[in-house]
Amino acid sequence: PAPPAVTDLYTPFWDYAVKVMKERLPDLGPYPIPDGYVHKEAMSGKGKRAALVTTDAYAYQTPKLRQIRAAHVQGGAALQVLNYVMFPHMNYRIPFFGADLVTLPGGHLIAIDMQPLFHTDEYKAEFYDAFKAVHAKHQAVLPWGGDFPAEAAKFFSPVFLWTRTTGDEAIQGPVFDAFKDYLHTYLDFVEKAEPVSDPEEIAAIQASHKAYLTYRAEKDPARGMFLRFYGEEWTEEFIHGFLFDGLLALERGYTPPVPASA
Ligand code: DBV
Repeated sequence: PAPPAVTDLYTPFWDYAVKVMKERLPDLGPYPIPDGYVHKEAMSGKGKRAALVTTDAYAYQTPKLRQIRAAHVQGGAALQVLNYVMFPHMNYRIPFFGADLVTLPGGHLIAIDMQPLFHTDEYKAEFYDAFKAVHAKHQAVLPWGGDFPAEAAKFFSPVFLWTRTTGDEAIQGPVFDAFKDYLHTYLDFVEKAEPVSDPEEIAAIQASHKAYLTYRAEKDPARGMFLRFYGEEWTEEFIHGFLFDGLLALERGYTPPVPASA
């Protein structure tokens, strides 16, 4: 199995995502990124191993999607990450889109999912049953990723695509194919989504977002890496003020926008 060699494995993923979002989300607009967090660089390692590590942030929004954001970390063939999440406004029942595409010296770790707000049979039938065969087709050609933190399990769906693999071809072939299917299916959900108006249901959706955001901000597996490269102040602001900023939004009195058609 070949170690990672390509240094911009995930650029085509993000370029593709932006192209498709521009085609399929007619109201796509920019989403603010805090000052000083759009691009960051630092040298890591010493002597011959010294390498530049850059992190670029991208963000969009639509009337249905509160925040669409990505962080792209590039530090050579053996350090690449594209973390891409779409957070709906909290008056829609649709899942989160979540992709964590990670390449480290030992190989690739890939998590792609449409992460559930609820675990009821009704929710599963609404969002996952029709996609199960597609998930199975992609997972069948990728080795199962093995253990992940038990407390994370409740945030994944029945169609969680999870692999640890080596060789850049796996990323450029089967993983990219899967990514496209997940993205298009998610954008189908967004297109069809109707706003919820029942206050009790909105409260339940909001509580589910809060639990997800809290978990991800507290347990961000990239925290250690970011701390090493960029220090504590930058890291905590990037995580809380950008990557998982929904918690701050809630603290500041976020309420879902009133749908234009209402
Ligand atoms: N993960 C993030 C963000 C990253 C990021 C914002 C910008 O959420 C990168 C960067 N993920 C990242 C890195 C690693 C992982 C691992 C660098 C490797 C950490 C290491 O080995 O040092 C899915 N990502 C992981 C793991 C999982 C995920 C399960 C393995 C963690 C472990 O074994 O401890 N995606 C991740 C996750 C959720 C998700 C936990 C939870 C809902 O959606």
